Amino acid sequence: MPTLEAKPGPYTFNSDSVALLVIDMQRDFLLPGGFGESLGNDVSQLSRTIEPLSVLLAAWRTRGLPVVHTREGHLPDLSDCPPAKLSRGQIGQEGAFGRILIRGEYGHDIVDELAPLDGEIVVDKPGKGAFYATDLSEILDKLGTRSLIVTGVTTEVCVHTTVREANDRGYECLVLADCVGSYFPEFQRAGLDMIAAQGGIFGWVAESPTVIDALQEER
Ligand code: C5J
Repeated sequence: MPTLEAKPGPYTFNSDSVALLVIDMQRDFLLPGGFGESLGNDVSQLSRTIEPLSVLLAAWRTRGLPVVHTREGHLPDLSDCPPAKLSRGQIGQEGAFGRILIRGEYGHDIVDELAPLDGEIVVDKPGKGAFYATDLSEILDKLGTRSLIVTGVTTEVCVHTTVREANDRGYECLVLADCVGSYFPEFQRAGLDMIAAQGGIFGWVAESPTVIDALQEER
């Protein structure tokens, strides 16, 4: 069982019961000229995660371990978008990459560098948390997952909500600091600190090379 250095202490996982969760690495959030940038955000704070995440994904795939990608978005008729969310954003409006956060649009899909391979699981979620109104619990049960290596964007929104949901469901979550991103550096710092605070109240935090090393040492 690989063990790696993490905050607040060592993190151990079993290769038979671990999955990599890649949250919302979508063009609408990450690409220059897209929805995220149109809100005045600095998308480079998110795109810096693409490179380390690609390296991790390659190592993960080599081992044949399960990957679950998520995408935040809504049905074209917006029937799954609560009025409170609709009224405070641009969801469904025409953006640079199609209708914003609408399933099937170019901007809703995952960036090319991290495109899911055939057979990898993609969970479409209408909320911030990946467990809300999805079959993620059933998917993870079927895989026998107990430990989640968590990556993606944004740290303080969909990553945090998902980690909190997962922690409440008994999953042991390791969040990779270099593979999660926030538009706001102060939220990135605070978001990661919150996860590992109080003895790991929601989980553990480490950097992706520690996971890659742990996978290699196990071979
Ligand atoms: C946001 C997300 N930030 N994936 N979505 O609206 O974190």
